[in-house]
Amino acid sequence: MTICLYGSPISTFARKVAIGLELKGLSYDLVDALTPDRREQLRKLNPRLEVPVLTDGDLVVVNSSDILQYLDWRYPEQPLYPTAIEERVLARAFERLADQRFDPIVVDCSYWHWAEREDEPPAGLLAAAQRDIDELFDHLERMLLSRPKPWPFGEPGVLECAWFANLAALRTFGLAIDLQRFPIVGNWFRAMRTHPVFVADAQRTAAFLKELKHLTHERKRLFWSGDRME
Ligand SMILES: N[C@@H](CCC(=O)N[C@@H](CS)C(=O)NCC(=O)O)C(=O)O
Repeated sequence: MTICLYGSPISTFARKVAIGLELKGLSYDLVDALTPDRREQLRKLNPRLEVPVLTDGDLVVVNSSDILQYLDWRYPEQPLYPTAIEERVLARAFERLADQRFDPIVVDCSYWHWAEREDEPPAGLLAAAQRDIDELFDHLERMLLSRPKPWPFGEPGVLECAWFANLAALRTFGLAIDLQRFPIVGNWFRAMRTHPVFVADAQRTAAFLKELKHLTHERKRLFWSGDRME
């Protein structure tokens, strides 16, 4: 069966799934579904008009967490979620923290870098974002402290899928990991940055962003959907 990921290199949630597929060693076709010409095709697959959507033969799966969970059910080798139930609960909690708290903060700061806008970011946005992110890092640092290094659940999996894209974007948007306060978060991120799957993901997105001005992707109407709304 052919796996197809309807994603986009600009979507953090689609990148989460692409990384998951690659960590599992599954081959897949990648379709950028956020181009205007693919809008109706995407609407049929997901009426919320969001990526990622994964098709596996006739099966359609939407929402990054559900997709990663599906991949582990269907292809149990190289699991992304830990096996022990307590570990799984912990990994999911930190996946959710990335999806529902970290992503919206970083995305709010990102608009003045890739979108077509004439205004300036509101005063204090970056400082407030950094403060909120530091709170999350504090929580993450304390969790990572007692876990195996460099991979808190033994191998890279759902946690890294969920956090990587936004960690990698921080510097571009004027945000940072304070390495004095959060050295374990810093080392964990460094381990991802040297892992071939994460390197390939970062390169795909960098190449895409270089071309974005010449592409047809929507850059005026902002992305309101997904966890940023919920
Ligand atoms: N909860 C969803 C969130 C998906 C989501 O927010 N996707 C955004 C891109 S990162 C999207 O497709 N937005 C399209 C739009 O708003 O037009 C998931 O985890 O997959």
